[in-house]
Order: sequence, then C-alpha cells, then structure tokens
Amino acid sequence: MILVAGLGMTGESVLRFLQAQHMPCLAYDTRANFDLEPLQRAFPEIKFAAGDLPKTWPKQIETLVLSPGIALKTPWVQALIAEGVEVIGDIELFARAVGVPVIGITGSNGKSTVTTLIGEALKTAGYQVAVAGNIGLPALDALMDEHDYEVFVLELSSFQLETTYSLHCVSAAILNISEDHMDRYDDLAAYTQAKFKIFADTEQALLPKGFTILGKLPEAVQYFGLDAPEREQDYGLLHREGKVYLARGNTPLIDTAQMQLKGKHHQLNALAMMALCEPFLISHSVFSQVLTDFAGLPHRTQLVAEVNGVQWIDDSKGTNVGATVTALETFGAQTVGRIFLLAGGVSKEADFSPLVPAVQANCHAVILFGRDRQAIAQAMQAQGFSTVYQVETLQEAVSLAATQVAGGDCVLFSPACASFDQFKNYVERGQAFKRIVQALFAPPGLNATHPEPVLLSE
Ligand code: UMA
Ligand code: ADP
Repeated sequence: MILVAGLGMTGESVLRFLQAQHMPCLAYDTRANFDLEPLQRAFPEIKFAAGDLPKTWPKQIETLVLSPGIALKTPWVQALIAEGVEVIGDIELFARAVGVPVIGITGSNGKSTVTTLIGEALKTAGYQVAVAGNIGLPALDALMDEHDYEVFVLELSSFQLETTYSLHCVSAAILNISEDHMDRYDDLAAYTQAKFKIFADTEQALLPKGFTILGKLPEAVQYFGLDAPEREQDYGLLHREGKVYLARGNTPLIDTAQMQLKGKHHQLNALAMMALCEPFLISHSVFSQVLTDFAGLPHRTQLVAEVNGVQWIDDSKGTNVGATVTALETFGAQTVGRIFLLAGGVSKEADFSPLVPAVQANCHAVILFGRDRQAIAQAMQAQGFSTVYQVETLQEAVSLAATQVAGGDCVLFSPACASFDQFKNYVERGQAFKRIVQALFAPPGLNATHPEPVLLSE
C-alpha cells in the first residue's frame, strides 16, 4: 500500500496521479486541524487521516510518498524507513512516468526566474513546453494535463530533490548556494548535498564557476559566472568596445543593454538560460527576444508604486539572506536617494550576520516586522548598524517608512524571511504590501497608522 503524506498542493497532485493509475493509497496530513472534507469528497474511495498517523496504518505501507513540506528526519518518517518502507516524492513519481526531455533547475535564488526564462525561450522557439515543480504547478499535474508536451522545465527545491532518485535531465543546474532552510538541515553542507542530487542522472551539468564538486558529475560540465569564460563551453561576460555581452567561450552573444531585467544576478540568470537550453539548439535571436521582452516575475524586486519620487519595491520572494543582499546591491547601485529596507517574518533559523555588510553599504534605515524580527535586529546591533526600527506588522512597517521618505528614496520590501507567521505565502505577502502602499497614497480615505518608532540605539 502507498501512503501519501502531506495534503497540500503536492499531496493532492499525487492523489490525482495515483487515482489515474488505479493505484490504491492512504492519505495523511500531520496537521490536526487540517480540513479533510474537500479531499474526502473529491476522493471518496481513499481513507484519510489528520493529526496522528493511525496506529494500524504503518504495517500496511510499502511506499511513502512524502510532500516537500515534511522533513525526512521527522520521527514517524524515520520509523517507517527503519521498517524498510521506500520513501519517494512527487518528482520521483514524475521521473518514473515522464517520456520526454526534462531540464532541471535548482539553487538558493533565481530558480523561478531561470525556469520561466527557459520556458519562454523554448516556447518562442516553437516547442510545446511545460513549466512546473517548485515554481507552483506540481509536476504531476503538468504531466497529466491535456497537452502533448515535448519538454518539461522543472524548478526543483532541495526538499523535492531529497526524495528523488531517478530523474533523468538533458541539462540541469545548481544556480547558486546561499544559506536557506536551516530549520530543515543540520548545516549548509547538508543543504548543498540535497541540491547536488539534481546531477544524479543528467547529461549536461551547469554550475557556478568555482563551485565545490560534491559528487558524481556527467562528462559534460559547464560553468558560468560574471568573468570572461575560461573554456569554450563555459558561459560568462565579455567586455567589447564599452559594451558588456553575455558570452559562450570567446564568443560575445547578446548585449546586456538589451535586457529588461537589470542587475548582475539577472545576467547570471540569462547565462544559465542559454546554457541549459543547449540541448535544444535555440538561436540567439530567440534568447535576445526573450531577454528584451521579459520584465521579471511578480514579487521579485518589482516596482509597485512611485509616489512623490519615492520608489516602493516588492521583493516578497526575497525569503532568504542571499536574495535580500542581491536586492540591496541592485538597488544600492541605482538609487539616487536613501534605501529603507523592510524585512522580517520567519527566520528559518538563518544566520543574519551576512546581511549586515550589505545593509551598511546600501541602507539608510531598516524597519523590521514579524515573528523573528529580533533575530535580525540582534545581527544588526552586533555589527553596529543602529538605525533599526521594530514594529509588529507589515502595515506598521510601511506606514513608518512613509513618514520618513523623501523624493529619490527607495523603500525595499525584501523580507529575508519566510512569510507564514502572518501570511499564507510570499504571494499573499507581496499582494498585501502592494495593497497597503496603494491605500496609503490613495486619495481620499487615507487611514494609515504611524506607530512610534523603536530605535535600537535609544
Ligand atoms: N505541512 C505539515 N504537515 C503536512 C503537510 C504539510 O505541517 O502533513 C506544512 C509544511 O510544513 C509546510 C506547508 O504545510 O509549511 C506546505 O507543505 P506542502 O508539502 O504541503 O507544500 P505544497 O502545498 O505541496 O507546496 C509544495 C512547495 N512547498 C514547499 O516545499 C514547502 C511549493 O513551493 C511548490 O510550489 C509546490 O509544492 C508545487 O511543487 C513553495 C515553497 O515555499 C513555493 N518552496 C520552498 C522554497 O521555495 O523555498 C522549498
Ligand atoms: P527562487 O525561485 O530561487 O526563489 P526567484 O527567481 O523567485 O528565485 O527570485 C527570488 C529572489 O532572489 C528575488 O528576490 C530575486 O531578486 C533574487 N534573485 C533572483 N535571481 C538571483 C540570482 N541569480 N542570485 C541571487 N539572487 C537572485
């Protein structure tokens, strides 16, 4: 018998897939308050449980299909493993069933952007392409929809890769590694090792220049970075006659000035797109068109309002320190006035000390909100950055920023934290930011509260 554990988006897609394959299963969610009723109605033949795992179930289970939100080290999962139960995830089921080429993308930041860019490039080149995985559409749902896809582009999280064993990719990348999900991993090495599983069966591997090799790689390995490429097959930047080109080996390919997305990190994302698309022999005019047209995904350093010369930036997807550092560096380079950083939420046990130098170099003030704001405040204090305000909610943080900004300034909402203390996910949090900012400046009916700032230095 199969046990499907975790009944979020992934678990539901697994239930649909197993039902379509006529494979019986049991279904379980660890959350005692999880509302099973809609699923019980949709899948009347399946037995469901929430809260504690029913005592009689473990004896019946041969395979556990585990959702990414449940850690492998969870005691009841470990107990099943000790009993010899096979543990796989939705991507493993996908891998066993898919019959067309797959491109895999993992990394700490930039996954969704690169996955989307590749999808756009393949589509523009005429391929029937599915873009799925951690980006938000469960891979099995894409596999089962009515389209005849010729290629799948999968964004893969470390959580998904932990339970994946036989995914064959025509090309795959780790885009970068910076600390994330330290509540799930013992250390950065364990997190990196989980990501490295993407290369278990790939034809062509792409890695950042200088990346430490942690396991078996295919013969075809390519590196990418912001320097000139060292080898003909590598990707990087070439400077020619005052222009900066995306390049392969010694060949300049696309003038970066054409790109709508600005910032060094997006140049890296564009290079990754070109490298990962190599198996599909896409012309450079296609890449050029995609990079000219693509304005970025919502909630990633997105300008949501410009009022009285102040830019309000939604980077709600900045859910770890690395992403927020990138955003600070990007806006630090282009903002004429001061930067106010709005950050906070669920820390995921992150070390916030690497955030401080970027704050010192680029920020006028930091406004912290959310559950774990004190952890960020302490890191700032430890390194002597004292223009730090603490409030409870995002609403208060925005209102406080509004009282301080002047023309030329930028309010950067890049939380460096997960959202689920106060929001359902980063999308809802980004939408809330936009709504709050717009309400603040909407005439009439301005109803903002301006809380008393709490200055750490006071
Ligand atoms: N949960 C429980 N008990 C359960 C099941 C879930 O407590 O039995 C909790 C988890 O701790 C987690 C939440 O519920 O907080 C959601 O977990 P889930 O496994 O049900 O998640 P899904 O709804 O299936 O969504 C997952 C990805 N979420 C996670 O990995 C946490 C989604 O990525 C992904 O889009 C979706 O599958 C489709 O593939 C989101 C994400 O936050 C964007 N990913 C992390 C990230 O990008 O940093 C990895
Ligand atoms: P992911 O899917 O890995 O979370 P996204 O493309 O959604 O990545 O971007 C998430 C955040 O990371 C955004 O805040 C964005 O500004 C930042 N980011 C995007 N690309 C990169 C990169 N190559 N390196 C570092 N940060 C990046």
